Amino acid sequence: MSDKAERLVVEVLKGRAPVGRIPIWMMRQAGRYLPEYRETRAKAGSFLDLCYSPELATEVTLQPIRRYGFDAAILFSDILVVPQAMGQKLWFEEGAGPRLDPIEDGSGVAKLDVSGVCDRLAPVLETVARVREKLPRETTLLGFCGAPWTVACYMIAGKGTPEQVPARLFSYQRREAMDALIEKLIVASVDYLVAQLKAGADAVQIFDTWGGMLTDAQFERYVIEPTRRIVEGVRHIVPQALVIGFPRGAGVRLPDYFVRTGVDGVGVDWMANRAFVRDRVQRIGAVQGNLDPMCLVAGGENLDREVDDILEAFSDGGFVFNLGHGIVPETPVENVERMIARVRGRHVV
Ligand code: 1CP
Repeated sequence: MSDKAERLVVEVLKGRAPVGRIPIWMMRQAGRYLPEYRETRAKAGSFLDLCYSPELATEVTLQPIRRYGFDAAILFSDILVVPQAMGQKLWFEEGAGPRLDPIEDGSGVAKLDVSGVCDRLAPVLETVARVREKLPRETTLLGFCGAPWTVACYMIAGKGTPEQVPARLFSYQRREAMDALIEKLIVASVDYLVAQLKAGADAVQIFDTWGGMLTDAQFERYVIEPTRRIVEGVRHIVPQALVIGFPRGAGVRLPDYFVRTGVDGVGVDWMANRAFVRDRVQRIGAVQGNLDPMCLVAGGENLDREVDDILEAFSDGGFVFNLGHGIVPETPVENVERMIARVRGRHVV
């Protein structure tokens, strides 16, 4: 048996399904819903101090694995460390979220430096290596980055916004500057993902949380093409690299995204039509998702029913159980236990 033969998430991404049982992990699985996370976070001081401390970031990455035995660990960091490594000012306001010094025009883009990204992110890469060393042999380790469009949304607005109005406006008013920004993010993302894979990640996930905000033509230009180029660039250096794409809100664009970007699996949000995903998406490759994080907050029989429906829809093909987006801090830990028990109780032949 090869070293990675029993890592179930890897097997599913390689198209070897069914693999005995449905693997499971959760987006944002290390986070404020866990008391042990809140404790380590308090010790670290700020959120960014936690991201840049290999010792503490390793600890919080491993916490959900120890507690629940998830099939995958995801590196503890944030998508916004990349713009910071390119020279943009970043800070987190307690209770409010990320803040950046907004990019206003082409001169703001021109100042960004992609050449030293991996040097500046050395502590995060050190975390990847340390986690791999401490992780059970059968647990998949996932690295990640934000997709260019989603990272650009925060770089332009300087904060989270519900409909990405600043970035959408920028894309029309300053098309060349937008293209230049996306280009820089492609280059930085390839370097960063390659470095994570070399440090010990089994696969990487590209988070495109705001991809669903775009017109068809923009989805093509800012989501599909940049993601395709990242996948191609990473595989040029690491030919067997496994990649999961998560274009949240892609809806009917998912098959096109899947085929044309060349990713091995796609994350599916909770809004997706299950029959469509099963018939049109899962035949292309692995699917991951799609439990509504609010259903996990509510728990009870609704949760059981949703878990069953999701397994019913997807367990005949390549599938990784997950949420349709990140777990929220209000989620009771008992509900997470209930969900895992229900998924694990289901065996696949
Ligand atoms: O106080 C805290 O502890 C900060 C909360 C927090 C956490 C736990 C933030 C701030 N980021 C993270 C970790 C994180 N972020 C991970 C770690 C691995 C995991 O457990 O999944 C990952 C993969 C991310 C990715 C991320 N950050 C995304 C893409 C995925 C998604 O959730 O949509 C985005 C959009 C961000 C930006 C960000 N960072 C943090 C917040 C609160 C936000 C969203 C801001 C907003 O849009 O308002």
